[in-house]
Amino acid sequence: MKLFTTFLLSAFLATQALAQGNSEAAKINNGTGTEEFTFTVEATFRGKKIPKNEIRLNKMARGKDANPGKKLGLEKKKNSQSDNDAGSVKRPRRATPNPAASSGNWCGSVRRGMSTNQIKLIHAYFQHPTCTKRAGQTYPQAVAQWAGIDGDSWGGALLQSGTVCKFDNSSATVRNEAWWQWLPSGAYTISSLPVAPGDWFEVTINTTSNRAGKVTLANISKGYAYTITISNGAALGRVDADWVIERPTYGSSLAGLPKFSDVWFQKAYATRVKGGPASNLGILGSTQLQIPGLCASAEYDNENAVSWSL
Ligand SMILES: *C1O[C@H](CO)[C@@H](O)[C@H](O)[C@H]1NC(C)=O
Ligand SMILES: *[C@@H]1O[C@H](CO)[C@@H](O)[C@H](O)[C@H]1NC(C)=O
Ligand SMILES: *[C@@H]1O[C@H](CO)[C@@H](O)[C@H](O)[C@H]1NC(C)=O
Ligand SMILES: *[C@@H]1O[C@H](CO)[C@@H](O)[C@H](O)[C@H]1NC(C)=O
Repeated sequence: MKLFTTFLLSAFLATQALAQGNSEAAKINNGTGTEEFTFTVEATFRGKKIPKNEIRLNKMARGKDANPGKKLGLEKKKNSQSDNDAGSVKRPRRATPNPAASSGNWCGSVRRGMSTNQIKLIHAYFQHPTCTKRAGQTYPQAVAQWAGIDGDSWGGALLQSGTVCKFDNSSATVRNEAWWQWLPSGAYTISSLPVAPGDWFEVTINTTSNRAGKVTLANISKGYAYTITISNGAALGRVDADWVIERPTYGSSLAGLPKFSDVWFQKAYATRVKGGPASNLGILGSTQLQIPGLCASAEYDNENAVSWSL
């Protein structure tokens, strides 16, 4: 795994072509040769196919946009129910609370570190939050909510999709956007998928191997569904199931974290590659991550968890 991680981190996109469109074939260096990272996009609106020329994806500029990333700065903490009970959330007290930990950029639930190639699919519903500027935080400010596979105990790759809200500066109004990413390749904004506060999204990531899969992001509040079919992504471990609120990265700096309305991940589950019981791939037993002073998270039951602004 160590070797794998090393060469995956050296993977790069040799072509930055195709800033717009609905497919891409880009060369990546996988460490032993050059191969194609490819994807195609299909979309529907209320069940009808959206013509290809109306589908818009934009590659996020590194350094100039709110790029999501793998988890940074884990610090183990002992179980602490009082952490989880802070904020606006009321939930039943569980006799055995989930483990808790803090991170510099991830808040939410992560079921991590099982043996490789366990997770086939991850699913969740969530509502895009209402975001407001946070005093005392630098600009740009951004918060991304997403579901994904890996990026925690498996740092070399991460397949993820969700939404983001961002303020470029203190005078800018909020921008709400949808996106997907197969790290270490760059993120893509799905510009033709409208996002508004309160919209319900359904995200399903269905891997067909550790290097291929489909991301489906549906705005069920508006009737849109986007499916991105990807091949030759960097090798996933398929060991971490993530339902996360993230403080993205601009270049080498973390974004400031704006305030956001509570984000509930609902019907949050993962399924196994080999079938069998998936009940232990849900929220219970996941680590509840918090970003100290900014965001906290709590489990509700095996399919529901919540993150909120501190
Ligand atoms: C959005 O979906 C909701 C139900 O989720 C429905 O009530 C509403 O009509 C839809 N809006 C549009 C624009 O399709
Ligand atoms: C890397 O790409 C080469 C093609 O140039 C391929 O033969 C090789 O199997 C790939 N390695 C991995 C680990 O996927
Ligand atoms: C703030 O960002 C907006 C774009 O969202 C831009 O038009 C404006 O010029 C920026 N203002 C400052 C002061 O940087
Ligand atoms: C996931 O992909 C498999 C093929 O690998 C397919 O049989 C299955 O129906 C898909 N599941 C969902 C929920 O899309």
